[in-house]
Amino acid sequence: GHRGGVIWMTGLSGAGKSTIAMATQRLLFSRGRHVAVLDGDNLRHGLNRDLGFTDTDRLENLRRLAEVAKLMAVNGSLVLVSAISPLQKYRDMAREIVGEDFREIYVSADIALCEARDPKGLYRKARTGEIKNFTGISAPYEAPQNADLVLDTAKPLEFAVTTLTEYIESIFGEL
Ligand code: GGZ
Repeated sequence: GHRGGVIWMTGLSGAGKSTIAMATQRLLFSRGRHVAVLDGDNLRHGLNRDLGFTDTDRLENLRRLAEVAKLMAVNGSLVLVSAISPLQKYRDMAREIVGEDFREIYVSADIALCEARDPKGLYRKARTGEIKNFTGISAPYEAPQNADLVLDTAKPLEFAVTTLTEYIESIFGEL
């Protein structure tokens, strides 16, 4: 049968978390496996619209994401969470909330590469100070030291999608 679980993707803004999550979702859909995606940036327009980017607000943002992901997982869903979740304490909290079916995935990308891509112009605004507390520029990002899986985004997108899909198959059962 299909087990639920939470695949928690952490990484810098512009690292490719959401793109990898969406492409993996499409691939798993095509194989008949339902996957839900919870995207930090998306949820900030609804459930988490009252929250900003201070430590306290990020903690609350990620607590809510983890609680929602857990509810979905105990109901049998496989959930891909895409959120910067910049500090290890946030990710440890999420693991604590979800329990044993939690995996931490590091979407590894060079900050210089993310800043060069700057798909939404946020890094530029962070440099000028128009955006405060921007992860990687004026707020910290702690890379996971013990991630369950590392996806290196210096390689083409398909590598990350294939690696993540195989990883999900190996831990959550045949699709
Ligand atoms: C980080 C920010 C900020 C600041 C706006 N710092 O790459 P994006 O644009 O599309 O997604 C980012 C999103 C981060 O939301 P998360 O819920 O993933 O963050 S956290 O896990 O830290 O709670 C980014 C945008 O919001 N954004 N201002 N100051 N990212």
